[in-house]
Amino acid sequence: MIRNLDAIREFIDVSDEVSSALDEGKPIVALESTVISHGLPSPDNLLTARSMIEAVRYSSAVPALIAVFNGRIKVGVDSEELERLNSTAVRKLSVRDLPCVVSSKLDGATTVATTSLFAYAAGIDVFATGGIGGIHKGGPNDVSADLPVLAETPISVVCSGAKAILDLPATREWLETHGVPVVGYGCNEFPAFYSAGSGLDVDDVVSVPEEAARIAAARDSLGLRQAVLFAVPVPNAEEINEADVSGWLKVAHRECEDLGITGRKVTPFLLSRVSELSEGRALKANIALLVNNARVAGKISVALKAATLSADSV
Ligand code: PSU
Ligand code: MN
Repeated sequence: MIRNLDAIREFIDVSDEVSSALDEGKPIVALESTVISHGLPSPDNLLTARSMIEAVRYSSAVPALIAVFNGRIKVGVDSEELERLNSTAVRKLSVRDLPCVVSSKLDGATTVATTSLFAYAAGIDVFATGGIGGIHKGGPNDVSADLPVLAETPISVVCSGAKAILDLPATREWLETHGVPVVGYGCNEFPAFYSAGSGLDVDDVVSVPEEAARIAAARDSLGLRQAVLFAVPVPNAEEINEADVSGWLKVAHRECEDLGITGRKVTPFLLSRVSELSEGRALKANIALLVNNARVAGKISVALKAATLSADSV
């Protein structure tokens, strides 16, 4: 992927709060907007976004929600702009959509791929989300652009693994092949989004933010280009067992195929069907893990800034 960060920066507007935080070297956590426009139903989407913003602040970091308005990238979406994201008419914006959305001056909700790219270009090194995109089930032809971007963007992504709708073993293998470390944060298995465990391994286990920060800092010292994934399991009280999830997923996948749904519509369709079939349990788990991940990301970003400061002073 050929990329000129200076060129992308020309299209970024940073809010006053995030801009001062960058100047002052404060910890900042990027948040994505696709989960708001396409991943959660209204009004839970806006409530969750606000809870994630609060959770980042509670961890003493500055939140930087990212989205695109009128073809301009906004880092640090304010509360009025947030309301604008409360619509599935806002285009889901992955890397391939960027030239179209910018040239037509459209609004766009950023995925893990575009949020990571814009956060990194803006100088933010930690990003919290629910689950990354990956390789879809039923063959290798639907692979999220999240994966190649993570392989080339040196930030820390806090997530609950990849979404359960995906082929988790294939996604896990892809990350390994492309050199993306997967670190369990308080767990020794790659989480399966709604469930804490998937039976798949992680590359290392950490239990406190300082250990996580050391790994991210070592990646930077080594000059490696890959993201580090910090995998945090869904909070205990909201966890759903794998058998339940796989039953709902079978139904959702069959419907997706029968209805001929393809491309960027696949992920939102599967997520919303699983939510309906679970009678709200999946939605509750999704919200709980998003807010928890925002909180953990805040703590990691604080530890990362402290580590950088002490390294500078040596
Ligand atoms: N995880 C969620 N809800 C979501 C997504 C992830 O809990 O809505 C979004 C993320 O923005 C992710 C995107 O980057 O789905 C992946 O979509 P695709 O498979 O089309 O690349
Ligand atoms: Mn896809």
